[in-house]
Amino acid sequence: MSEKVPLKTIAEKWQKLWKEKRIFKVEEDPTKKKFYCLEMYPYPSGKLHMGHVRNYSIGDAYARFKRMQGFNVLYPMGYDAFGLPAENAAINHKTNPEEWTKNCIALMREQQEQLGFSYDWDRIVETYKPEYYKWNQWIFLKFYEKGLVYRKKAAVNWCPKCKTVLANEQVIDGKCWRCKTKVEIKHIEQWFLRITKYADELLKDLDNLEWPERVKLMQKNWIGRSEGVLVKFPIVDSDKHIEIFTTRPDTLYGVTFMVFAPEHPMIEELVKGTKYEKEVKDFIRKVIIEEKTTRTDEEKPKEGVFVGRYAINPLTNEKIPIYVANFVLMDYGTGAIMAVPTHDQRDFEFAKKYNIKMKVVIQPKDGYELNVEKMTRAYEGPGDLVNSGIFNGLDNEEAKEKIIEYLEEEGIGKKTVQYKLRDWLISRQRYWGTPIPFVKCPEHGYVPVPYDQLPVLLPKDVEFTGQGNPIKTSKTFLKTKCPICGREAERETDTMDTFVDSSWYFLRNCSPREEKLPFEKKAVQYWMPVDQYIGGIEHAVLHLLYSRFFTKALRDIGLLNIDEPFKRLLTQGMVLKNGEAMSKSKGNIVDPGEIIDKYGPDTARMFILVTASPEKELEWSDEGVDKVYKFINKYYDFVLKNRENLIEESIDYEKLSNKEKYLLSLTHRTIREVHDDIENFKLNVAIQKTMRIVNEAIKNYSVVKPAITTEMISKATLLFSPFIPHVCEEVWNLLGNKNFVSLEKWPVANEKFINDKIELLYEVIDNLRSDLRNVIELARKKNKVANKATLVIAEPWKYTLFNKVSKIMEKTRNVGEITKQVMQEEEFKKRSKQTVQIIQKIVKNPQLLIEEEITPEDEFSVIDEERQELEKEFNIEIKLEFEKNSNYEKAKQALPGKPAIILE
Ligand code: ANZ
Repeated sequence: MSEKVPLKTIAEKWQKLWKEKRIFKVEEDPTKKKFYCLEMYPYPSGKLHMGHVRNYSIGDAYARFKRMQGFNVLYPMGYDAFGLPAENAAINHKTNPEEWTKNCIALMREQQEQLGFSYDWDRIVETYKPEYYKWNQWIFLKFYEKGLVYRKKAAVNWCPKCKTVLANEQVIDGKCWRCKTKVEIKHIEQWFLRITKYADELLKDLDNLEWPERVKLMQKNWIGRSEGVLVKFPIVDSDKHIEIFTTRPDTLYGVTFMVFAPEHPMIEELVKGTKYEKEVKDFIRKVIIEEKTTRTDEEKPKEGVFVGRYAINPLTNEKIPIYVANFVLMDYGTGAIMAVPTHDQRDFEFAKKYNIKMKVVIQPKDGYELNVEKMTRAYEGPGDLVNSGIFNGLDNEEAKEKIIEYLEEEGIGKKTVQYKLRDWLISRQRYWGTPIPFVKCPEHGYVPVPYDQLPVLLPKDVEFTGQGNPIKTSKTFLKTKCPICGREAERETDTMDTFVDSSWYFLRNCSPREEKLPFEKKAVQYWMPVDQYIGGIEHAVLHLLYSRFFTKALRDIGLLNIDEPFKRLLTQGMVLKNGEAMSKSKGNIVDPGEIIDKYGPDTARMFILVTASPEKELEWSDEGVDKVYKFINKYYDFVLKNRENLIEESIDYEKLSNKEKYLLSLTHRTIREVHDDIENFKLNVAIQKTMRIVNEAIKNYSVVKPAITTEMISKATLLFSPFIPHVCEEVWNLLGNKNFVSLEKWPVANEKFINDKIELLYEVIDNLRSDLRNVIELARKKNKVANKATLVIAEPWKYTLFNKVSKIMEKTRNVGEITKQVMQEEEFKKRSKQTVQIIQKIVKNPQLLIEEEITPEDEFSVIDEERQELEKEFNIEIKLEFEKNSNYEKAKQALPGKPAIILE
């Protein structure tokens, strides 16, 4: 191909070749170091959006980088294909969820291929396929054997009209998404996974992960470990008691009421047949459908009702009223609390609102005294106990210990650790998921399906009416035999939460076609853990926590020998347009398909990677895309036009001009830096630095030897290839290479070419250029036309002075002190006036200092070499002289690295 072709065509050409030669296929190879790079699987809901493109562009760049570094890179893709949208589509449009899903996968995959991601497509995993979900069932049964599976009643959203359980996202403003009927809460038996068994380990092992601190903190808070005590409060006129969890036993004497969560099972019994029954039940109905996560928010108004009953404070024997309120949750502690309004803000607000009495039991140590009448908010700080019987006077931390001891002795309390983490409710009363492999026998109850009968296939003869669970409409699914007694039994119709699918797919990827086990032990031993995982922050808690749990549980079953699945995690930022996240509802979506068609995939990838660092938000910009497009074209055009001259030759360093040495140094410094930039995910910086090499190569093409340009372009192509692989393949080929650039070795900087001094001298040129521009501009403003510029290079003693001051300034910036030290030398003493002036200048503007030791001759020779170019650029004659030979008065102003400029 020698005619210019559109970037998109170039991309297609190379994609085809990659595919034909299967260059991204991997196998375990014990002789090579492995690297496992993984992006969170997409949910196949249709076409790709920019968030996907960003996710995969980051991952692909990294995978390609590691591959070029010689790692054996596992970089797989797959689809997290079960879930609600397919089922909703089935209900709404009478489609088949499987067809719908297959369609979506095909669309996505096509676009992923168009973007040129270097996945090993032979390893594709699609979670809706029986050969995958069979292993969900297998693992579920193993977990069951290990005691990690159990059934328990739990609240679900229930639509009475559709007679169906609704997911939270199907409840909109408390109503059913389909029929708008008010949603009710129903308690039904559900399947749970005992993730809480691993709470401590899940918390502790966070320390070993190279994850963003923010994500670790979110997991920590989600697990929410609290040390406290369970205390029993007897109920008046009853033989029952309320058990509460508190972290503040030191406030026990200040308890003035108790509060139940609305879901608490004991309330019904307490109010039954009393005049409070109706009000309490109405209140509960109202609160129960509120979003749980916001119920305990500080801003949320505290609301509740008295249930008509009292409890006894076991330490004071006082009678205290019992309430039910919105700010207490059923799924933490025991679902009931002792309220201490003086020392807990939520309790305080509640007590104020409902006029409940208060009692101070902790006084701050620093003088001021709390007074119940005057308090405007709770005092939650430390202090000494008051009104607390035998514990009065104790520091409250000390009192906690003593009171717990006392409670335990008396048998009314027990020290405990509570977690916010709940067991994982995994059953769903819907179709498009993995059937839970159990049967219900009238005689034996729930019986696991024998392993050799897996998979329990999803039935196909189902109807999607929107009513109930579609599986129940199957004529073939329900009836079966009990594996124990062989008598008629019914299959479980619940399916698994789709988070189960994504909790171990990264293991399946290691041996995706394994038939005897969910994954081959040997393969997993080689590939796991995932070295780099990349995905959205929205998965910071659940998906990552569940995957960690699965890994630990599978380890304990003996299938794995690692503790954690994802060593390093990158959470990518959002893609915005006009400052807002791209979304259908905002109408600010940019379709990746259109961008690929118009500009080619490399443009899309590079724009996304160069515009922001991966973790940061990325603002879409059409001009930005255009700029990137122009740049890639410029790079490609240049090589296309000049390829006959771009021939690799050995470089005789001694024969190079300063400019050539400079360009070589810049190139190899960039090679050195880009390596670390990519390693640290500063992909935008890596790309910018490489762009500079290309720009300099093109700009200086006519003034340097072709071998230098070739070296620059060829190294830049290697550095660029993780980001814009297609055009790089093309360029690599135009440069006469036979191999795929994707499989080339990552370049290593030739340290001999890195020349700090030369680069510094070219900084001097850059500064000189802008100084020249300024003075010429100034002259023009005064209506003077300059024909000649004389540049005066400073005298040698000034260079010595600069070095000296530079050293002193590492310790002090005091002009007096610097001067004193400098003046010890005769050389400066005899020029004391000028010396002091220079020192003052430097202290005011330390950037003047030069990091390298250069001589006036160095400076002269570089400027001299650039003279012609500068003359052309400014259309002015340029003369160069040394200060000691100069007749100009202004020559005195010359400083090292900053020649004096005299215009005539
Ligand atoms: C009395 C008390 C007095 C409390 C005081 C706090 C301050 P963490 O640290 O998050 O574990 N609590 C217990 N169960 C609850 C539930 N199901 N819903 C809402 N709140 C609940 O918090 C533990 C504290 O949260 C417990 O200690 C309890 O209030 C409350 F000055 O008991 B405390």
